[in-house]
Amino acid sequence: MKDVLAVVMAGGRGERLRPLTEDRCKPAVPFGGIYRLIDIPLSNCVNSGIYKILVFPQYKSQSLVDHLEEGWLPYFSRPLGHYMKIVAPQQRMGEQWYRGTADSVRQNMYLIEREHPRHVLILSGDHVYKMDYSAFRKYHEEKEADVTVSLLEVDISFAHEFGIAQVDDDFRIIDFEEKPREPKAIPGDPDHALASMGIYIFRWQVLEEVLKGSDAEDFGKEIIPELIKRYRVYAYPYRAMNRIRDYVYEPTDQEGIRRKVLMSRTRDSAYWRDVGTIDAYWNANMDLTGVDPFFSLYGELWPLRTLHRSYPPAKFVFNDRAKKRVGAAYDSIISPGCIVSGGTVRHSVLGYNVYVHSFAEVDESVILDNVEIGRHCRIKKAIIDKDNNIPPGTEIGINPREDMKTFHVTPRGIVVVPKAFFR
Ligand code: ADQ
Repeated sequence: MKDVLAVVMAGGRGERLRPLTEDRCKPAVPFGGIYRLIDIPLSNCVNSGIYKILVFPQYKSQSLVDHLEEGWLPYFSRPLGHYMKIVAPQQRMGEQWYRGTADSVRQNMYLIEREHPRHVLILSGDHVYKMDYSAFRKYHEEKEADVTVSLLEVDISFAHEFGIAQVDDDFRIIDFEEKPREPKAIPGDPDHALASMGIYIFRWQVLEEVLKGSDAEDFGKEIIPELIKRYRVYAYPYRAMNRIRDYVYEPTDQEGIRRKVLMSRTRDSAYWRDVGTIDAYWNANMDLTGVDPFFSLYGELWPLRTLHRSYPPAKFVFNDRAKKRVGAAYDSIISPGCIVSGGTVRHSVLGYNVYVHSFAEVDESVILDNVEIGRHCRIKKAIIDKDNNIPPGTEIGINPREDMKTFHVTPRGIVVVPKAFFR
């Protein structure tokens, strides 16, 4: 994979993730307790053997830059020719900021030119998935494609949110429409459509030609629909082809022995989520919890990497004055520095340094770093951003209609408490 250069686009405003993107960009939004969203494509790159990466942030980028500098730069060895460059927007081609995804690549093309890679892999900084990009590249070469787009089947009712493709028998893309009002279904399967995951691999020569030869701003809206007329554009059937090999634990048998087995294709090989909205973000966090989660953070052969901060281990304190068993977490992800002291946490994801006091109950919630949940609080289906000190007895998410007066409440009833709202 030495001749593949990856570009991670991180320049969107992330409007639909507000208030979580109030002062950080989407790829810097915390995920799964200790991660940031950008850790996912970067881990996929490193696990696929790609060590030449350009990241293009634009808005509110400082928290992303800090995270990448402290957490990721150590993985890239200069003497071995590895690098990850965080490229600040610099208006090299005029007075405009990035006008879209393709424009962000065009404005930084000189950095790719210098490297002269064989292929350029284009990724988004806000997707949750485990993908072996080396298999993607192999397929792209076998098809002798100029561009290959990774696709998966989505329910037709959501298809208007994606780029939708039609393919021929050889999986060549013959039609592509970005976020169509009336999406075309897969022939013979009226309930599903083929959606673009916004992940592309281009022959560098072709990408260069296309970006230099037009002023198109967006890959999905303009470049891909235009290219299918002139170039070999192929579809990569993600769910059928992506194989993440890893160890998994089989459920304990009658003797209570847990068996570790090597699977040639783990369950999360078919998982992919765009976490562009608060509801999708909450859902993807919930997909990590439970006895047999949809997306596992515990891979050994496909590890998810991040900046590891040195907090003490999580601790659980039993409160013997309570009538029921409290001081516990069930089906939850609990990060270092957390103390669950006489409270109860269920189906939730807790970031660094969260304190859950006695008699408090936290259900189906995502709590980011440095949050104190006071005694007798009840928190349900909520996202609590960093640095909040929630006063004893507060109820959030128990009566979403009431919460609406103060907080953002999503269509599916998730209540979002912004950063440092409760001081
Ligand atoms: P969207 O999800 O709408 O569609 P978009 O908002 O364009 O994708 O964002 C893709 C990536 O580009 C993100 O990482 C974002 O940060 C970045 N980006 C967005 N605007 C940018 C700008 N002005 N400058 C620089 N970077 C920017 C895309 C495809 C669809 C596909 C979905 C799958 O267009 O075809 O179905 O992704 O999620």
